[in-house]
Amino acid sequence: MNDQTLTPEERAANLKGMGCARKRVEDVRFTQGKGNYVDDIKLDGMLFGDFVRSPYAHARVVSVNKEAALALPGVVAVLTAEDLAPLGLHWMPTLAGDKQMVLADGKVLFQGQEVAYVVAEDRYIAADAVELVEVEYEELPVLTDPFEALKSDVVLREDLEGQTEGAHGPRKHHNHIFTWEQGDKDATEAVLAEADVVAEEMVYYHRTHPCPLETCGCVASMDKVTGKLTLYGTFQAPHAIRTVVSLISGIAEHNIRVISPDIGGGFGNKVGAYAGYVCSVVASIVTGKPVKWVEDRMENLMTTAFARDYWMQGKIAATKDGKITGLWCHTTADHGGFDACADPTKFPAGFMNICTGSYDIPTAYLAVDGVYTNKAPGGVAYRCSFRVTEAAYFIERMIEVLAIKLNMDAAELRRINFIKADQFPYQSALGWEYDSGDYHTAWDKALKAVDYEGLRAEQAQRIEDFKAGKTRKLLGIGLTHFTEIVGAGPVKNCDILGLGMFDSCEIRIHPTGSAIARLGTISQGQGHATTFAQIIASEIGLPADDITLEEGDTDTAPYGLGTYGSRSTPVAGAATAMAARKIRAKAQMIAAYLLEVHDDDVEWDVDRFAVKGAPERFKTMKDIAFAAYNQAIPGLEPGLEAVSYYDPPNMTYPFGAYICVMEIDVDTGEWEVRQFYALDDCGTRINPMIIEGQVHGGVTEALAIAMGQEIAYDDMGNVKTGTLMDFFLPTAWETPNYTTDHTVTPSPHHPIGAKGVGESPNVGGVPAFSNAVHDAFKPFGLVQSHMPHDHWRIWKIASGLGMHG
Ligand code: PCD
Repeated sequence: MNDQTLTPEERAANLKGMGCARKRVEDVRFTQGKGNYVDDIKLDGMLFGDFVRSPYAHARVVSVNKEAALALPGVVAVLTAEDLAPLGLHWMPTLAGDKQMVLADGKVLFQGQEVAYVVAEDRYIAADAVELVEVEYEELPVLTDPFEALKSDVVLREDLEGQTEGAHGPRKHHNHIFTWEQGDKDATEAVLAEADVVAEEMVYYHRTHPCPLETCGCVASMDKVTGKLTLYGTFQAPHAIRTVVSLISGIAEHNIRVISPDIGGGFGNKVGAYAGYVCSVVASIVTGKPVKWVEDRMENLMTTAFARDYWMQGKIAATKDGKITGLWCHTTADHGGFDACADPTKFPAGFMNICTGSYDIPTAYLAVDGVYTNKAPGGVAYRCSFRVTEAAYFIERMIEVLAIKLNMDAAELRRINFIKADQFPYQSALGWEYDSGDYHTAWDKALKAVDYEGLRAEQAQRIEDFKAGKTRKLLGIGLTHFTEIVGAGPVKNCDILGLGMFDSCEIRIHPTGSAIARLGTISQGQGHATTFAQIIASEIGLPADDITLEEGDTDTAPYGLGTYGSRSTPVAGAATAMAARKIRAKAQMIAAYLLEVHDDDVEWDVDRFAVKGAPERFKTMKDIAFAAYNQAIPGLEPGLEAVSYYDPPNMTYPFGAYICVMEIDVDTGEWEVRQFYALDDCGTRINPMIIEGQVHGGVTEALAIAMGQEIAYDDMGNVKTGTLMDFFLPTAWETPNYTTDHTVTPSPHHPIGAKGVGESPNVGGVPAFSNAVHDAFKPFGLVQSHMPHDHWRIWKIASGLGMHG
């Protein structure tokens, strides 16, 4: 190792540190069938749980008869709300300050709601027993439209009747949850009244679902001898689950061990707590045996946390030459039967107040009204930082609508309104401080890369040809410039159920110079084992290949708030760098001692400390690690390890410029993505290959959402898209090619300048696809049309514009 023949660049390359397109180390296991998911866990004597679910969206539960089910051989127990009530567990708190039935307590509020929990010796017996539980329902009127719900006499949440105060202030109606206001209402209204131009539109972002390949599940195992509860589960926030289980169950926190094994995709679906977790824990305590619960695909789509479902009424004001002067937004948020949104406590509509987007809008006002309906609860950050996708979709549609009104090119309209590079840190009208950005550079690069002028010329020709009857295909150019906001914390602003949103990393260097790092986050496929080792490698000069990463076991990992909202890199990534720097600080003292010079007389050089001015006199990190354990150093403890709990001073604001070029057949409604260009700026890039994979995955999910994916209900509250036959999940067949690109604008407050990236492609992708559809029909008079733009809806747009003769 003490090799002086290598250049510093060669030594740095050997580390495979930051900036290296290092191959994913986790894939060795995943590609060889060695993954260990919740359903792979098999414990001695394990029982299986399954739910009796309501076929009705709104009904009174008159009676539940368990007899026939209990008589089936192999059935161990059937739990109902009555059984949970004495333990106070028939309801549970939600992340949004509401409460939710664990098992139906007198009534059901959405189709698929949990009514009884059957425990049996195997999952087939459990499924058979579910059929034998007789439930008598009395149907009630169903409310699936939030606007209707706010007018209706039908009281959905009878448990809240008469309560005029909710978790987020006054309630205006018995089906109203909260009103959340940000910005300056009067000033914004004044701007709107005086403006040269005001564009107004209703932008709907439909209800959809994260639909991870692995559904949600858990195994609860209560050891009655030791009093220790082990809970394996598909948890995106294992430590938070441990604390919440302790608070709800009264089991001391040291007696609870929560383990998130491998997770097959999270996408926000696995942040919240579900009835299945509570029932499995209770069942394990009651039976003294491990109990496994794993939902099937239909249960996942119909009942676990949905996403979006925001009706956003917007008004945008501008001068004649296109300078935006004000933005007004009123959102009606359909939260379903219980308010179980997964947002930081102080943000009942998440970060919807980033809806001014990438633009320097001096005056703005946002109001959000949360509403109860007869739909499944949730409202999770499906690949977005708490409603940022809704916000980005809203502003990127409003910009397009304004461009129509101004008869101005939408790319130019964006350019003249972007926040300028010298305005950062930028204080937005709705309360955020954007840390850094250079939107003009990114935008110009993107427009040049796709030959924007050329595309517009081609489009103009296409319109002529279409009008002349020479083609039935339109060309759409979908533009988007988005600004994400990721990395919650800071603790002073962001908590979940009172738990501050910092994160952590603990690094232990072994005597021979390899290491293990443990984090408070948990990978669900993002590749943390690959990338976090790269941060450490660059910071302390040990090869990434010699660093093991561990996450997800609360008995070993330091406390942290988990992985969602693209917070791992901004928060745990910062903790990782800070822990590594603590190690390097101690290493410096050890090196100085070994080299017999003062601490200040050595300097860091890639993988070693060398005497200033005498680079041939050095100690590598490997040498130092050995000495740390095996040499008595006056004034220093043995060992080389450190932990950092990092509370970020601000969030990070990644951004990007996405352009989608789409061909649309007006007779069949079919679309084809001809080109998709995605430029992302996530500050310092840790692993370009992982970033590219993140962008491909996120844009594909965006394609799904914009072009077909939806959780649709009929008037009776039946879920019409509860299987993968109806719920669009793109395969390689539907997925187009993507061109990725980047600029690098580091975060000024993050120790390594990195911002998150995992969610960006979903935030930017959806408006890019949707804007392409709108742009194709714009010359023929289309202003606004609701997603998802499936073939049928596109065909209807064409029909509505008289294109079918
Ligand atoms: N990175 C790099 N660089 C930078 C940034 C970043 O490299 N600058 C990378 C890292 O390291 C990682 C990744 O990338 O690995 C990501 O990151 P981020 O952004 O930080 O994030 P995170 O936290 O880690 O994660 C989370 C995200 C989210 S949120 C989501 S939805 C999704 C994404 O992630 N999910 C998923 N992606 C993914 N992938 C996969 N495979 N799977 C999954 O599941 Mo939420 O809120 O939950 O809804």
